[in-house]
Amino acid sequence: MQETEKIWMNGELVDWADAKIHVGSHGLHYGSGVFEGIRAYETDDGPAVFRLTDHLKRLHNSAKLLQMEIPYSVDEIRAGCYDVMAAHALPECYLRPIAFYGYGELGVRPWNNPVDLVIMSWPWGTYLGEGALEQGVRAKISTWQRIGPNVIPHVAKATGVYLNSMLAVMEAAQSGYDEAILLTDEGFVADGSGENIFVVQNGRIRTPDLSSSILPGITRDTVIQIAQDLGYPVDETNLIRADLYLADEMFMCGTAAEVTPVREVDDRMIGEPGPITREIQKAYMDTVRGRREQWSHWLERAPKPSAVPGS
Ligand code: PPE
Repeated sequence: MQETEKIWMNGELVDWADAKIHVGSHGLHYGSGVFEGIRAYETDDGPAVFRLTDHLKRLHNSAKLLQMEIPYSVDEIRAGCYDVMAAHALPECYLRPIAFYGYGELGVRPWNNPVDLVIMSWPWGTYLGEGALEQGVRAKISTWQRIGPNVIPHVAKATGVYLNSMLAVMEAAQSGYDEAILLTDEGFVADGSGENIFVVQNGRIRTPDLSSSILPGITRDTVIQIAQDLGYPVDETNLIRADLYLADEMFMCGTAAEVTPVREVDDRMIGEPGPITREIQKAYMDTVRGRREQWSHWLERAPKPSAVPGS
């Protein structure tokens, strides 16, 4: 990982090397944390963070699902994100706010621990490897099922949940694939290890709905709105693996993965990235870099420092 200068920790900017927690922290032992992944992009008007407030609202919702109280409001965390960005002045970066039960008392009951909040930012390139955005990736359906709604709330972006993704992505990588696709216990298509999934069949776009144990992705929501505005109907519905094998086009999307075409699933060819995938990918990349007026309301920028009187 490319280190940067500063990390925002409980309200203060500390040096990267000093951003440490105690080994007895609850979150380390039990995965009791919630987090976000957000991207800031370079635009003609300076850096813009894509849907920052929506991400931070999801962070608060994730915490609510775990009955964890984050001691900072959305406004305070937003200001923290801007502070850490200002400390680095990177043209583009990934932002990672994480809230977790810290050091106090071990034992599964979390309440006697403080909730710590940290915000990191660093440059993060293409998530699924070089060429993924242009050529598409090869995916494999995992033997690991996606966590079910009565196991851990899948709507929460919770740290512990990512053991599920880690097992799936290791299995896929060890078998020579770029990414894993997880199914629900009923066999419906859920998510990639870090992405939501879309297929195109006969000009219609389809994506698993919330009842299929998906993370309600902000990129997914963005893609749905962009696709509809471009005139493509989008069905949020149950998908089975046959829908992937019979897809005319397929792609995955997420903050880190952006819009990544899928060219193969389980060694069955879907094909080169198709025209609808390309169109949506381009619209998305143009939007995040401030080149589409139509969707510019999703870009958020640090407030300009107020003019100093007399300067
Ligand atoms: N499903 C899963 C399981 C998931 O982890 C992500 C994001 C998504 C869907 C898409 O959500 P959104 O980013 O709101 O569009 N995965 C994040 C973490 C990646 C990581 O490896 O860490 C991300 O894309 O930032």
